[in-house]
Amino acid sequence: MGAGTIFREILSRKGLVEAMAGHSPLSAMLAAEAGFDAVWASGFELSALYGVPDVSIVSMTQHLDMTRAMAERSGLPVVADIDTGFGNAINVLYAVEQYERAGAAAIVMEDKSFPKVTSLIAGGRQDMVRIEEFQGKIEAARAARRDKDLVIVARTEALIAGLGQEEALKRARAYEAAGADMILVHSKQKTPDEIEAFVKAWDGRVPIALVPTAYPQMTVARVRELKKVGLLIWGNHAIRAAVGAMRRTFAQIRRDGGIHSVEAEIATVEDVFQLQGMGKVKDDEKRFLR
Ligand code: SPV
Ligand code: MG
Repeated sequence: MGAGTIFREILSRKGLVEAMAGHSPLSAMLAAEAGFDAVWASGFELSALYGVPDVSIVSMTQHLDMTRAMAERSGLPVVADIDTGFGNAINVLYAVEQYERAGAAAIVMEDKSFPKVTSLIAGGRQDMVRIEEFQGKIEAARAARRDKDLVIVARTEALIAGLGQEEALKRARAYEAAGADMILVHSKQKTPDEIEAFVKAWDGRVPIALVPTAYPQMTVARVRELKKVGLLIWGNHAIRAAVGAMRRTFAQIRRDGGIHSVEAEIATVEDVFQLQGMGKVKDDEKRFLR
């Protein structure tokens, strides 16, 4: 079964796919271990991993390689954040072909112009492409997929750009008409009100995807009450957790002048061996090494 088919099966069985952000195969494996349905191959997380801003600096091939590795190692459906599609509709044709081959279950493409600027930054430059241009990009994504189950998610940044609900609805309707399987609507309001108003006003047939980072009051239960949401993405919690944990550990070692007191706080070497599959290596050594 293809990754997109698995994603669609989870959606129809559970009514909501819950995706955790990832930036590496290890973070994707930990998302699987925690019981999430899918991994969000976040552009923000990968940019942060490389120590660069999320402004189209990380290349398509860097993100694609990580998407492939995350899909392979976690076994979860991967929802690939392809930003603007790395250019115009011609670039989208190539990108979608590559992401499908890399094992992505879904691609999320946003209606900002290339190069994009990260959405949650205060006062960010949020330039959008014309509706018709983005419809062409959605149609290109549809034309490029071999597996009709690869999920094409059209993301509108109308609320992020401060254009209001009517523009967001207009764009979402136009993107559904162009063949999007799902509409992601993003908001940087500090409460869920703007997003809840959008979801209540949504009159399309395709499900909505949400990334409730700026408005953390949004819970799974609250999303389920909205009925129309099919994909919930915890957008950047893997890299933020990693930053917090590394900072705490490094500071403690500096303070203590040694590693003695952090031992109890961090994962054991055996734990990491287990994640790496060293048990199987031992078994395979017995079986195959002569
Ligand atoms: C990402 O995680 O890369 C996203 C979500 O696109 S956000 O950073 O909030 O725009
Ligand atoms: Mg992104």
